[in-house]
Amino acid sequence: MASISDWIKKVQEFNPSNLQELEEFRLQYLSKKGLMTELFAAMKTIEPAQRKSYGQEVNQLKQLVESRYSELKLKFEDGADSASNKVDISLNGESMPLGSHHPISIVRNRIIEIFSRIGYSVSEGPEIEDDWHNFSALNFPPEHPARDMQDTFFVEKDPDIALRTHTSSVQVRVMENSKPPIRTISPGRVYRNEAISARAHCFFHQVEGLLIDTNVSFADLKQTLLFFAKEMFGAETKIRLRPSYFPFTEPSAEMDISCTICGGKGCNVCKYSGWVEIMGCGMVDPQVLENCKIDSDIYTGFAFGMGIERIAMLKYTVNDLRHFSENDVRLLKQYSGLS
Ligand code: 2NM
Repeated sequence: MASISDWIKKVQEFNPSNLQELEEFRLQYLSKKGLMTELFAAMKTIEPAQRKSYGQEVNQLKQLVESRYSELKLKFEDGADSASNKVDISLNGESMPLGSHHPISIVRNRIIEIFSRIGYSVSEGPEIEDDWHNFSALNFPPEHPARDMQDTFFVEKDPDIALRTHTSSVQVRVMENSKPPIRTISPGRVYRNEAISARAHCFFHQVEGLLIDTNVSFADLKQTLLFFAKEMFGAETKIRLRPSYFPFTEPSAEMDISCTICGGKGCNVCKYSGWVEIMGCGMVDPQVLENCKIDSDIYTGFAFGMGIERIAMLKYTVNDLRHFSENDVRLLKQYSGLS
């Protein structure tokens, strides 16, 4: 008869390839007429002096057989015995669908990156604003049409609380809470009570910029915006400024860039003019500085504001700004890999 250490070795090396073989193993070792019964029965034939160590060895074997059996049984129950369930490690892994950044986020991040390189910080503020920060501090006269229910979503009347109509409200907070020099941009969502169309929406995204220091001139504004336009749309981009009006700047201007589609030759994006408008800007009205407790005899500043959707439409040739809030994955997944 084989010694117990031979059996131990045998059990350790047992490696069945299917459940059938495992069942034969169970019958051989663990059934009523199996080896373990036989070895325990043989106890009485062992010399009394060796009985103790024999008993220990048989128990050790029994524990091994039982643990090996339950371990292998688990393995086969997981399905590893059928060929179709074997893992083929040479196959390609299943690819996980990657998400992508929203085009509005991509453009916002790019704008932040460009201005941060010339020393601008990023400021944020509340989307629900009081009348002072959204209108009064910015020189909107009491009867200005923007204050009308038709243009602004009011949350409360008397005192007036509204969804901010621009992120200039954030800049009022910055001017109130810090001392010049100030150099900051405020990206964020804004709300206007407008009929929704291909070019207008009741909510959209803006980046406004503000610089306040001693001796700031319109030439500084122009150079800053030229730098931005070239960084954003390419080194060949030209800019032009046209006089305009905003309550919070004087003088005020609209900035156009040479058409990103036709380069200025004329196409339907620029309506055959060669230019497309991308932002408003101007020198901060001294009264606005005073409203925010900044001494306008010492300091001057410029400000500008642009719609992110408008920039994204030009950059990605999207002709309807509603696409940016519909979240159609067929559109969104085209931006995967971009940031
Ligand atoms: C624009 C156009 C021109 C602007 C003004 C200010 C502030 F707070 F300094 F007065 N922030 N942004 C501004 C100026 C915004 O958007 C079309």
